[in-house]
Amino acid sequence: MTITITAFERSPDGGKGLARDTRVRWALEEVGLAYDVRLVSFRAMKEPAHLALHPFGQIPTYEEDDLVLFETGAIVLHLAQRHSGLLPGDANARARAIAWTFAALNSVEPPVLDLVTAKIVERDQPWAQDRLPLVIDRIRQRLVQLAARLGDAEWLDGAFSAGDLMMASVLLRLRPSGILSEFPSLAAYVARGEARPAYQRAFAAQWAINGAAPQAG
Ligand code: GTB
Repeated sequence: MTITITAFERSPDGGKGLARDTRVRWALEEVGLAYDVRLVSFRAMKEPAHLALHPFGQIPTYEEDDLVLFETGAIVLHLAQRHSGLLPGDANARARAIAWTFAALNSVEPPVLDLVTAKIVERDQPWAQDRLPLVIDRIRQRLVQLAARLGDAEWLDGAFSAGDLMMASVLLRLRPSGILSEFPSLAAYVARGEARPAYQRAFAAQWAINGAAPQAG
């Protein structure tokens, strides 16, 4: 089996591991699969060869022999369902781990992305400063709820799962804003994810591309 994923030729985050190829790399490392990476420029992402893999012209994509996937949720669940290490054996626990994967993508990531939109895309709008506190409040509400559910548990539902991988990946995106550190139990949860050897290998692999060399411009 040959696996190839795509990633930014150079991630705008300078190696913080916040681009979405990191979560796919992490999943691949958790299940112990080797993979190749094809780096793509922003321009190449919008060209026909890449659009044939990803209809929205984004990274990451996932190729496994004749299977092509896009969307990190689909890729991580594909890996989790076919290899051991990311989903529990018990059917109900498995269903709950899948629910947490969706929760990360559908209930937590959208407000987190809104912050990026508010801070960068909408920055010059006359109403931008008025909207920002509302966006931040919505994130805080979600994190209050998530922290309440996590309590003092190590992971969201028993053993580490694809749901934790996805949730920690989404929460990591909040770290530069300082909001994550307002929630010590969630910050510790993310740190536990980052401490996993599989995450360390995934981070190092993207760092070798994005962090080690000087940034353009
Ligand atoms: N829902 C899709 C998925 O989960 O796979 C979203 C994919 C996506 O948004 N990909 C982004 C992309 O290709 C890269 S990860 N963007 C280019 C484009 O749309 O033209 C998003 C990202 C980008 C940069 C940083 N950063 O610099 O911190 C973090 C995350």
